[in-house]
Amino acid sequence: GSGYDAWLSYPKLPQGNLYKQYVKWCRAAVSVTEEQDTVQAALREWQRGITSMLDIESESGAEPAADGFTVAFGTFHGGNPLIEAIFDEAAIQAVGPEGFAVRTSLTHKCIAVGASSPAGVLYGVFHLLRLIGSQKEIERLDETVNPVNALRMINHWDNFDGSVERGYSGRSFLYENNRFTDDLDRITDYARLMSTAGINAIAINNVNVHALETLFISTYLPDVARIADVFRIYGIRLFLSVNFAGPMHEGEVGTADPLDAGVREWWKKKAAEIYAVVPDFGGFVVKADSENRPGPFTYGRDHADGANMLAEALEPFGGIVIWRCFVYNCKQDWRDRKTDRARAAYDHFKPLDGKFHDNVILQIKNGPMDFQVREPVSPLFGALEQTNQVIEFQIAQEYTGQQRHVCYLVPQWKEIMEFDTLAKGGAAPVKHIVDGSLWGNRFSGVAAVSNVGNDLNWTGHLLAQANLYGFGRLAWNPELSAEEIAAEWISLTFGTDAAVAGVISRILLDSWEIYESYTAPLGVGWMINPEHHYGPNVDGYEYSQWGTYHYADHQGIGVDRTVATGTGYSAQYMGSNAQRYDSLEECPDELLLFFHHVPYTHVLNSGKTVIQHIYDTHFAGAERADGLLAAWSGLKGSIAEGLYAQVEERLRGQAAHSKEWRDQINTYFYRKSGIEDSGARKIY
Ligand code: BDP
Repeated sequence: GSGYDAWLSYPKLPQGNLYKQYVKWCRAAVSVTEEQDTVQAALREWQRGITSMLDIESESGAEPAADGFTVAFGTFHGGNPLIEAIFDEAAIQAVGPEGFAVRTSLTHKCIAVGASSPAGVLYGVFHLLRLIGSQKEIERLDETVNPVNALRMINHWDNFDGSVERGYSGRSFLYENNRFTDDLDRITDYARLMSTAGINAIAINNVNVHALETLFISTYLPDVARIADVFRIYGIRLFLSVNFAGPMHEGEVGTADPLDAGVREWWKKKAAEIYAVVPDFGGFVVKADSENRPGPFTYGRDHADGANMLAEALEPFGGIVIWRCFVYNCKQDWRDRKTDRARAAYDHFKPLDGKFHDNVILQIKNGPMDFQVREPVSPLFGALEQTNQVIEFQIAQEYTGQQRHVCYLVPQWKEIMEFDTLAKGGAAPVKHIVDGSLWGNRFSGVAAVSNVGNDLNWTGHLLAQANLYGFGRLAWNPELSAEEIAAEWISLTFGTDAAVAGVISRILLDSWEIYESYTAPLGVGWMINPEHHYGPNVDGYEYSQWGTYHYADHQGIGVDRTVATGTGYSAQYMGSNAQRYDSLEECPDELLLFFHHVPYTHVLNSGKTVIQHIYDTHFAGAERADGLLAAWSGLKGSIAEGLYAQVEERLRGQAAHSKEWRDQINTYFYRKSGIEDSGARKIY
């Protein structure tokens, strides 16, 4: 009951017809003929899952059970006669490099999982385990499944000293005291979790690369290689965040100018050294000229110069550069109402479209600001026609309750993926940009900042595991609904009791809306304590250099980003999106204060005034937070006590903390505006 096993808990399944069906097919020896590490890992996962869910042993070998029923898995050309018999050429052709086919063959009395690659076998075997774990029929399977996104990536913000930037689940399980961990068992379990969620790439160190971490590509390469060896078994490629000033840090070259011949040579040499020990190394993640990190601007070069220099070094080995677009002026003067941080990514990168090498991928945060509970979609999506790009989400709940509040983020990510950018004249949702299909990109995909740490349950809040699992699933297939993903996670973690699942599903699906309702209103964002970013502080960032303002005074609130009177940010969108956001009438309520400065008496599309909306949502949100706790309390006795208790404790904290939010926000706006709550409720 610690939560350590997460979605690999394999809860025991109830007796019944389905149980009998599973036992019939699974009790025999499973047919696996390949010794390959990843296939063997799939076999271990299968045996673990079957033993735990069905209470039976399944041995590996080629022999079917006495009654002839069996399960087989392997690569199409791996020499397994059952796989070769069951999948014909057409079936094989339909399976991409990481996909799989799963088929119940009555002729062969065999459920077969076939794939082109060992990683595909692993994904397929877990797919079958998931079907069983969520009580689905397996007698008539005939599916071909391919991941929609090629790159499905996790970014760790772990530091070598063992701290985790924006980590809310204890410390790093990768490093401690400037040493790599010896606990490869935990890393193996982590890789199991990631691969079964569909992840195939992990950057193991913080994008803010400090002095010692610059040595990951030299002194510490052997340690990096040990982790890569574990990841490889699970189909995961390892990436490293690098410091753009690396050549200077190591004291060999006096500059980091990307056009300097010595610098270029230095990176080429590094790349060769890395690939000598990590032959399938993924590449570099780079945060440059952002929040005081070094970058090409120092030398009067642009970001294409910087990224291409690294790309050239990695190209011979098949590596890629993931270059982040989170570039903005973090020393802004708050007195200047025309400078707008929201504009920055577009202003920096749109002019560079088409200038990047084709093994460069731009990594674009989902919104123009920074992972707020509500933001519009970054206008860079749709604007870059000739550039590989991945979207960056934040699984870590930096601004959404820091894993002390429950906030299931899959619905937010879904909304973003579905947003129609109107590029190419329409029907160009973000999901078709990041999967590479709209512009036909060489590389594409989805990345996210990890929410794991060395807490026994990985994510601090047990329910935050749903975000980690959900991110992987959504990256694999953006067509899955938030409900489906929640249901999968719940049955894999807690078992298949329908009443339990109903309660947990409701909690997850309501949680984002609830969190939004008692925090910063109507898309304006921030209003949190500076630095650690937890808890209410309406003016915490109001007079700061970070470009994060709400501009509330006694008459009104909001950021004017219109073309006529504001920063002009709304014009970064295309066609009717630009018009809609720019228009006070048409702008959706939930983003009103992101785009417009309005009086408190402005009437929303909902029919309420802005001030009454603030009061109402904050009262309701805090009350609904109590409701989450009440709902969870109803599960006592129905789920493992250890799991029950840890969530109860967090929900209790959330319920109390939501009152802090409610009262600070309501009081602030009551005092500023002097306008009474129409419900005459208690405001301080
Ligand atoms: C912000 C975080 C900061 C990160 C930065 C980034 O507050 O810790 O370094 O994003 O993404 O959200 O680089």
